[in-house]
Amino acid sequence: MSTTRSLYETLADFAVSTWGNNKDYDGLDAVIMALAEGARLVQSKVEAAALAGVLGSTGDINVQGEVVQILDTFASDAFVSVLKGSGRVAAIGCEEIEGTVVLGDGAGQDYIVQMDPLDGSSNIDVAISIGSIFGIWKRDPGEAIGDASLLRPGREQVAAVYTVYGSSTMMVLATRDGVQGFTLNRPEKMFQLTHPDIRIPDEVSCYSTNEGNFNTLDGATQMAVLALRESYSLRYVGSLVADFHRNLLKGGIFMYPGNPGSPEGKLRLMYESNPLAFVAEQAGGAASSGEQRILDIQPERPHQRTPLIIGNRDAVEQTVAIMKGG
Ligand code: P6P
Repeated sequence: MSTTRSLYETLADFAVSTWGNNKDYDGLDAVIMALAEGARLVQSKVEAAALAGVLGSTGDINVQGEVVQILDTFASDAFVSVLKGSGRVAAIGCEEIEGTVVLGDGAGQDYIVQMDPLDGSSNIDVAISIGSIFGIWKRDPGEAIGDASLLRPGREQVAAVYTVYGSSTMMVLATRDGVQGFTLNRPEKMFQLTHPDIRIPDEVSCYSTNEGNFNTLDGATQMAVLALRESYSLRYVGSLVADFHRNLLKGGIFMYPGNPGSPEGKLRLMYESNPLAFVAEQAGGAASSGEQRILDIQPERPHQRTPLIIGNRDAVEQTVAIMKGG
């Protein structure tokens, strides 16, 4: 029997301590436990995908214009199902679903979840780490639920979660009390607290960007990449969650900037950049679009993209300063 505290026990500790006195958190534990259950379902499906013949695409194109992988659809359906089952979620925004998933505004349905159910899914076929990303907002009571109610700035999140399906399966939970890391104990079917109070190291070990895009960048952004190239080793998996998670634990900076052809870059604001920016800041790091703090961006469209520079605070600030011509 493991001696480390389980996710359930950790959430119970929160409920007794800071959460207990803050209505902002009523029922949040049920949402997080639902995400943990969904992550267990997705992990077992991803692990056995090749054996079960569920690799590859559905042949559909999603709202992003990307080919939908079979596992994208599975993950999306699985997380919608467990979040609905929690009884605590009013609405969901999802990378794989164009409109808002409205679950209801009954008593206790107090949360809004924005999610990328399976990020990096093109890497599944080659057994590279992928993950799921979630931002959680408290619904404004009495507000009608619809597309507009999901367009909340990231600074209003009450929690953010991501999971990494890699050499081990981890779930990282950020609240306004800090960042906790849990590892899935598959035999015991539970996540256990293995990385309490995560803080991004002051020492930067690596930078992560797609160097293949270098020639598409404007001059100032090229200068920023050159500065990183001169200072750190390059580590780039091509799965946002995997690159971010390594940089969070080891110290590093990830950047997916815009360029003159695609000024908004590739990554999405609501369910990729906002949740990870919340995690980064709660761990002592920073996240910028190059123009402003990610968490301060006022969303205008559910699937809007943003440039993303995220990780160690000093490295982000130095990189953004160079991008601005400083
Ligand atoms: P590129 C995966 O498709 C993803 O959305 C992120 O997980 C990842 O960081 C990025 O795209 C990689 O994009 O253009 O470098 O292949």
